[in-house]
Amino acid sequence: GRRFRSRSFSMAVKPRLCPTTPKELVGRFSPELQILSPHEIAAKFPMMKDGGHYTPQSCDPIEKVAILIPYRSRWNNLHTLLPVLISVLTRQHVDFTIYVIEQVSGHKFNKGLMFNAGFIEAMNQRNFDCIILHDVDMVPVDDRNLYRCNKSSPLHFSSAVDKFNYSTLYSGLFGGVSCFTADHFRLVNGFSNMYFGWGAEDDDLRDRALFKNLSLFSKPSSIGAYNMLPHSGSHNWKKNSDRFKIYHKRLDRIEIDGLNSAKYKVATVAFFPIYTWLTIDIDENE
Ligand code: NGS
Repeated sequence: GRRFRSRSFSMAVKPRLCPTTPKELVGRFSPELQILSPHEIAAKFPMMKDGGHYTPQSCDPIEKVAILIPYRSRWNNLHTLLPVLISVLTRQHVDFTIYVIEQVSGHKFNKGLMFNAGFIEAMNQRNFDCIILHDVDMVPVDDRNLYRCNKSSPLHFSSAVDKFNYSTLYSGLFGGVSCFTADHFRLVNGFSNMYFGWGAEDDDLRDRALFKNLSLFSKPSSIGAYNMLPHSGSHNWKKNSDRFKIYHKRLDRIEIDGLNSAKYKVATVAFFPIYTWLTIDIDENE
């Protein structure tokens, strides 16, 4: 009798939805900025599996979140960010998968194209609801900054960066860390693929959203707090001197330059415990 009762009970009760303000949150914290190996990170978070996927066990997640991190020769930044980011995400009860999107060819880094490639490949694997666009050097330092989407508009997460005295560099800045619902990212046709080198691809994305009548919100600077990691080693991340010229014509290209015209080849896909690692080939002639 007892056995039957407990069984039917557990089948009847659905776990409740994950809380919007989990009690595990600590608020502002000082992260340990240390470089761990992928193996050490995996050992720290044994509940992660299958290409950097985690789902909360104690509650029903509200949405499926893909964290997209474009990458090129920033090993130390990535492996300093991830232990902190994964702790935050698990405390927040987020259902997430981490994608590292590495550009392995081409002279200059094209972050917009890497985000587009990451989005397309991630959506081929799972029907994500929410996409976080995450720079590799941005370490969150306040876990009240929830890694969740707002159905009505894209959000800028990194409104208070230590490098800029925990303020926003300029009003309208949308780079660093931000999120879009998958639907909104498709609506704006993703990023422009035309920015090779540093700068302006994020300003272009913001203007696509405004052009499509999306309102944009920024996290309050009291919680949108990040530490920007120093760049180490060589990086092919030179300022793009053509960026203002390309930016000038940004609104003419929304429908023809973006997700629907992204040219790349997935060279390899590797499923590690802490991330899905994509290597991406693009045309060399830029
Ligand atoms: C602006 C760039 C943005 C960039 C922002 C912050 O000037 O792409 O600085 O950069 N816009 C143009 O170049 C038109 S940061 O200092 O955080 O690396 O995101």
